[in-house]
Order: sequence, then structure tokens, then C-alpha cells
Amino acid sequence: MSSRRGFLQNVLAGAGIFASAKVLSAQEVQMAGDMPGMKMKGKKGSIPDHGSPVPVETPDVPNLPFRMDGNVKEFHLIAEPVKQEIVPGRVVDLWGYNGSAPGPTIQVTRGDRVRIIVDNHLPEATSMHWHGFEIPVEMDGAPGASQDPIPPGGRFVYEFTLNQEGTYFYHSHMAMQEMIGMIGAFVMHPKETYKPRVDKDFVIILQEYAVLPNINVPNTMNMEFNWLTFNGKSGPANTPLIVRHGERVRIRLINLGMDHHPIHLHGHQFVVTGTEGGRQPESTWGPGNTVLVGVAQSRDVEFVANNPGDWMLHCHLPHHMMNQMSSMVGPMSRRNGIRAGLDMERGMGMLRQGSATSGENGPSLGRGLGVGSTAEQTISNSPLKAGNPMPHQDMPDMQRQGMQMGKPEVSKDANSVPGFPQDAFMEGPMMAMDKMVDKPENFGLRPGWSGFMAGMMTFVRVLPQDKYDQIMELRRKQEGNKPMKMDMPGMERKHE
Ligand SMILES: [Cu+2]
Repeated sequence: MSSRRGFLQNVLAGAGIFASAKVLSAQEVQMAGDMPGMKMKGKKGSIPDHGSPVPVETPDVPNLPFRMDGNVKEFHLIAEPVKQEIVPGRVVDLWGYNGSAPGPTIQVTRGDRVRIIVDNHLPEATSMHWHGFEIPVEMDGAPGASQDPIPPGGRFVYEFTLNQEGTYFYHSHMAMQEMIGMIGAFVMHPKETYKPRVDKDFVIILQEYAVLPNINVPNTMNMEFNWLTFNGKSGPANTPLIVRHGERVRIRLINLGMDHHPIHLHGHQFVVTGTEGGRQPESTWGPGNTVLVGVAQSRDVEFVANNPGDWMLHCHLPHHMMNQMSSMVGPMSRRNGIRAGLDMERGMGMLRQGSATSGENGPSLGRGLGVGSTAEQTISNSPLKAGNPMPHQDMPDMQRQGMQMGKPEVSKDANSVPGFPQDAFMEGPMMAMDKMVDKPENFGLRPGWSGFMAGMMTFVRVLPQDKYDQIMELRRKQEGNKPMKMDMPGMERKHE
């Protein structure tokens, strides 16, 4: 906790050492050797923090520690491949920073002078962009425009003074690297807390991946996504936001992907108090419960948690409330299936006879271009045998893995109803895995809850004091049992 306190110390700006704006090659980095004092230590704080804002929590993502070098807050980011467990058993190969995708959260205070050493441990060049920062152009990280890309094994040292406040972020400025995880939150606190003061302050980063069956590497070219994450986890693997009944809560949402996400909170009205440009004047605040977070945007929402309960917080795009959505890969969810494309020409509407929307050609239009577009491969995504609406033959296997595999409520004549199934096998008792995602923050949720949580979905748990204390106590015990899970740069994130 000491490093958290450390974030809140206001460090005098100015008089910093100017870093040379030079990209170092792999060899030069080696020659530079170990920089003195590169052991990251959060400076222990003795300054009382009344009046200062609470530090942000980024559930499931570590904070990035810093060390003081004179008046400069020095951070160290390592761009590197990361193994990220999105839900239990689904480990994907991403690229991120310091063992995490999204990368660790950086917190500074307005007026801070910061230095960020960026090492590139990727097999290709990268560049770090500071999204929305008002800094000298040489520090902007626009590859080719403001600096040479950082080569594999190379280093670039960024240094600037920050006179802004709000929810910002850092990301690789190589577009395809953005799509494989390379973003992190960069929160700039005001010196004095805003009014009304919030008691809890959370960051959630929205990301999306297309991970096709039988492979662990996202297809970053894909335009459709089947894994939607909050802070690198999909429901039910996210850690819920825990708040006390009556507290004022801020949630900072950051989006970097191919889609815009309407994020919806149950049970409360919130106001949008900030964007990627910083704090919004109070005159702009109007009540809502869904905020559209566009690509490259951030939105801060604030509300008073005045309604006790376990409230869902989720993207409201229906396909973003699902896990591992994929079509055309075998029995899954639709009774009659969709005809694959007849062939590429007809799929593109280049017809020899008939109209593009005719019964013969229509189903092919725009569908199944390329590999696999043959008429022979009509695929039914549904139970193949009418009469048995339970499609999963591999249930014992899945139970062994810890799935609860309860039976969904399905009527006897379900298969005779056009449209069946819609959701029966997508969420519900079969998908429940309460034990597999057990953690203090989930304590006391209704049994079977996890079967209904997927994609960009977590809880805001508004708890009475005694339940809140119980969870905090469990959390302390768990942290006490674990070997120190420090936010050390370069450390592999352990997946338990
Ligand atoms: Cu969404």
C-alpha cells in the first residue's frame, strides 16, 4: 500500500533533468547496463492525504510503481509478450507492458515532472504515444513523425511535466499492436480533490479480441470479436467493484479497440463528469445510466451508491455480453443454420442468373467469401438430433474442469419452436463456474451467478458496512497468504 500513498505526494515540478530524445538500439541499451536505482520502490509517504484525491483502483490490473529521482517521478515500462487468462482455462497470447495487458496503471498528480523509460522487448519496433497529453512534440511518440520507432531490444526515455488532470492513457502507436493489448491507463490527479469528493475511484479499460477456435493468438485483422474484456478479463472472471452503501463512486472507462461500447449500470443514475479531455463543468452533468464510450475516448461517471445490492455493470451490445462467440464452427446455437456462401462470385453479387436477393442467391450475398464457401458446407449451429435439446456430449469432461453444468430450463417441445435455441445454451446454469472464479470480492453472490456473466460485464456491489468489512477482511487474509504480488516491472503475472 505504501506505493499507493506515494502517488499522492505532490512533487514539485520543474528543474527536472532533460532526457535526451534519442532512441537507443538493443546494443546501446546493453552498453548502458543496469541503470542505478532501477529497483522500483514506492517512496513511503508521511504526508497526510486529507484534501488529496483517493488513488484509483484498476481491478485485475496492477499499479505501476515509481521511484523519485530528484524532483522527477520515474516509471519503467517494458513492452513485451504476455500470457493473459481471460477466463479460467482460456489463456491467450497478447502483447502488453510489464507482464500485463492492459499495462499497469500510472498515477500522477498535476504538476508532476515524470520520466518514463520504455524498453522494447517485442520482436518488432514499437512506439509509445501519450494520448491527449499536452507535451512537447518530441515526446509524443508518433512513430516516423516525432521519433524513430523503438527497435526490438531498444529503449526510449520520455520526460515531461504534466499540467493536466483527468483520465488519460498510453498506448503503442502501431495500430495492430493496439489490437493485441498494448494500452494502459494514465490517471492525472488534481492537487486538491474535486467537489463532491468521491470515496472510491475505479478504472476500467475496454478491449476486444478475435481469438479463433484452436489458437491462442488474436487475429488482429478480424473485424468481429469474440472476447470482450474489462481490464483484460471477461465475465465471470472480473473482480467486482466493492463499495459501501452511501459512498460516492467514480468509474473511469477507457476504450481502445474497433468498437464503441455503451456501458450500462443497473440500479443507479450517474453523471458524466469527465472525458478524455479532462473534467467537465458541472453545468454539463445530466443523469443517465448508459454512457457510450467511443474508440480512443474515456468517460468518467460518478454516482452515489445509494441502492444496496449486486448491480451489473456491462456493455449493452448483446454480442459483447457473450464469451467466445463464433459461428460456422459446428453445432452451436441455431436450429436451421445459415447457408454458407455458394461461391465467391455469387457471394460478391456477381451473378450469372437471377437477382442478388433471390431465394437462391440471397443467402450467399456477402457471406462465406473465400475458404469454405461451398454449398456443401451448410452448417447447423444447433442440436443435430431433434428430440434431444441438450447438445453438449462432453459434459462430464467440462464438469471435471470445474464447470457446474446444471441443466437449463428447456421445454419438452423446444425443438419445434422456430428460433430455438436463443440463449438456452449460451448462458445460464450450464455455464456456471462459481468455484473456478472464487475470490473475496465474489463472496456472498447468489449461487450460480457466474453462469450469467460474460464478456464486458462485472458487478458494482453496493454493500452494507458489515458485508463490506467481511470482504475486506477476506481480501486482507488472501493477500497475507500470498507471496508478495508486487507490481514490479518485468515480472510475469502469475495466473492462479
Ligand atoms: Cu461493447
